[in-house]
Amino acid sequence: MATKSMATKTVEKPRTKAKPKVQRPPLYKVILLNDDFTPREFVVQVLKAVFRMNEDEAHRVMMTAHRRGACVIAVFTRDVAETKAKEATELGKSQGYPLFFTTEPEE
Ligand code: TYC
Repeated sequence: MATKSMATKTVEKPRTKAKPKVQRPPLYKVILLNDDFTPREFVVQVLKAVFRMNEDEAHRVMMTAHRRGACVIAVFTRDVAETKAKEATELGKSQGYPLFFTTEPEE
């Protein structure tokens, strides 16, 4: 049986650049809100536990929220942002504090 010779084989190259098939998921900010009751040290502990911050980072974020009313902590996919905000808010609630974390889509 004859096989097709190399000379007659055609290899077509796409004329246009292929579009990437993946898109980055939209990101959501987790925001810490200030309140008058939650102890500063407790806020620092929650930031370290839920957002894996070190003492310095957690202290800086806590003080920014304390002075300015709110502070963006980090951005995550929607699910992760909502879960972390809920977890952190629940930690405060479990100790009777009004500590609150919210989420908002990144522009
Ligand atoms: N304002 C609180 C206090 O003076 C401390 C605090 C800081 C609470 C940041 C919440 O997001 C917060 N005890």
